[in-house]
Amino acid sequence: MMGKRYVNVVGILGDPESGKTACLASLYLLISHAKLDGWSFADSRSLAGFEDIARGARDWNEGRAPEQMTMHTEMADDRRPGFLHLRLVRREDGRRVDLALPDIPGEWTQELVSAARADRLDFLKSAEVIWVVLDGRSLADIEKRNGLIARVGQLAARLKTMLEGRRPRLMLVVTHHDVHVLDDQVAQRLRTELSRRDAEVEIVGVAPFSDKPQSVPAGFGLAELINLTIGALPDRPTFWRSTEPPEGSRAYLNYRRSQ
Ligand SMILES: Nc1nc2c(ncn2[C@@H]2O[C@H](COP(=O)(O)OP(=O)(O)OP(=O)(O)O)[C@@H](O)[C@H]2O)c(=O)[nH]1
Ligand SMILES: [Mg+2]
Repeated sequence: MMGKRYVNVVGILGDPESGKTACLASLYLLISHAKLDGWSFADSRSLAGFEDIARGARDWNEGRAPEQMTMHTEMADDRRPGFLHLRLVRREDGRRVDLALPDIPGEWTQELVSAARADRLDFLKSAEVIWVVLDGRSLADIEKRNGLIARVGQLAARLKTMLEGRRPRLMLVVTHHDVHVLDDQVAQRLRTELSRRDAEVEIVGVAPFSDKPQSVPAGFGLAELINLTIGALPDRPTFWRSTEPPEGSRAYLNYRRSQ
């Protein structure tokens, strides 16, 4: 498929339980219900894969919310990630984008940071953007915060090495926005830590699922995440700029006179 058309590969990293699979399941549920603002669904070559990860959340529609919406990700193949595919159409300009989204277990990120194990993450070299999914509850917790920020810094350093000096474009995806809104000061610390590592960074607060659906709907922030991942709308040049003559001016006669 990647040989036939341009596919936007997204890297998705983050600790176990940070919310990676939840983001993918929620994205799929939103787009399949035509609720992803600004985007519509065109195709997917991996519907079965999406159904698998979204099943927990679907069951929930029939009764009480389960304790867990998504299950811990385990890989059938410990050396290569599986990718989910989505083709989306941007409503504003009709642009089609093919996204390849890997659902990988958190242990792969941990082993990249702690032991520089990068072989199975080689696909990150062709990723335009890397989502680093962070548990918003850990960032809100004074005892866990410092350790997490330091590890995000180490992760950025590892990525820079992997990308052979190319500046990684990181999107910090902070989950659990339904219970904790990211503090400005913490956001600033994350930015400082990452600019020290020479990474380009954007921060998006999300709530793939929500414990407080009245105030923060499930799927919060995911449309913004996709917008940032794909990039800004191109500036369309004006095809034919119209110059209305100001009232009462005699453009033609003035033109003749000035010849
Ligand atoms: N309320 C709420 N629950 C969330 C949010 N994000 C994730 N969860 C829940 O947190 C749990 C863990 O999320 P997962 O997406 O499975 O975590 P993961 O990063 O894929 O973890 P591994 O596969 O173990 O690496 C699941 O039960 C999710 O439903 C959120 O923003 N709000
Ligand atoms: Mg997972």
